[in-house]
Amino acid sequence: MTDKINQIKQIALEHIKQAADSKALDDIRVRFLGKKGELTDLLKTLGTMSKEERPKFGALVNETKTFIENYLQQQLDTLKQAEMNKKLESEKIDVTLPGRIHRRGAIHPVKLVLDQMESIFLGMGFTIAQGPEIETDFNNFKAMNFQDDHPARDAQDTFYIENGKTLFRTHTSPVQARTMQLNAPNPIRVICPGRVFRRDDIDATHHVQFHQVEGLLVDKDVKLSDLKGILLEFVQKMFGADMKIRLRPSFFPFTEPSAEVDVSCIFCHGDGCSFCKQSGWIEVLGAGCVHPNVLRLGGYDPEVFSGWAFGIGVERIALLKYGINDIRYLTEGDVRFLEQFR
Ligand code: 2NL
Repeated sequence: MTDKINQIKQIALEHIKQAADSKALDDIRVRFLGKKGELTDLLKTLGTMSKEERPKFGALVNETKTFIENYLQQQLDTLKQAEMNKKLESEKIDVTLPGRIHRRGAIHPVKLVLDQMESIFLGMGFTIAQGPEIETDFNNFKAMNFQDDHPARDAQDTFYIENGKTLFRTHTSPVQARTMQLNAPNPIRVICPGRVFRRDDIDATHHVQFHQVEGLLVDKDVKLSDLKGILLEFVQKMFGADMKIRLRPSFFPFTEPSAEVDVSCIFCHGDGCSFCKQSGWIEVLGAGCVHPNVLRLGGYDPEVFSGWAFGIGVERIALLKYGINDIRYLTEGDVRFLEQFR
């Protein structure tokens, strides 16, 4: 009987040695140590033995069971360690690999200037109004006191659609016309930033799409000195505290009187250079007192109300501020240009 035990033990050890995984070890455990296993079966023969033999035999079987059990556990630990090593090896991360580069975008210079302009005027108590880019002839031209035969209304200068019923707005003034129609007879202090469209030949200073910020103030007892103060504040916040402004007489259909507004040359600060053609001044915007016809069409009695307005070309400001010499850089989408504004 002792030989039989040893034989089972040898076979069990051989199988354990060759087991490839924990599943195989489990099968071995069942085969030799399970309820119906080969060693357990041997215990059932105890009844056929003499009183003296029984304890020795029982002890030997249990000893062998423990031995196999320990060896199984040992082998299981070894296999698990090997599996873990394999897993670690296959999931290894090479921390020396270069990272994936995410190219950082930049805010477009026109947007930078628009944001700054909005912030400056918000700081002076203006609110912001927006309107559609496709407008009626009434809001774009008639409400702004353009004569029926004004050259700006020519198909050469304006993108008409729907047989001339509507058009791509040529300025943001129609937003102010809408603001007046909506708010009359309450006072107005608003700026209208947005994209405008003109039929034009494209060159370093002209484009078919650009942006404006127009401002409008309508109230009783409006003063031209307030317009000058507001524009001076804007120019100094945008270009520097040493800037001066100058108003020259001009003409717009929607203002009377009208003025071109110059700022001190941002390059020579007024001394005279080639950029300002030795004048010391650069023209940056237009302004004036709101024409009585414009007030009337907006719903305000020009005998009671008056107002002033201004129009600023955003691209013009951006070109000056960042020293860009060609408006086409702003729309070509060249990354080498755009990434300079990061
Ligand atoms: C320019 C000139 C200007 C206005 C725009 C305006 C709007 C209303 C009434 C009166 Cl609702 N005027 N806008 C006034 C003066 C000049 O723009 O050269 N812009 C670049």
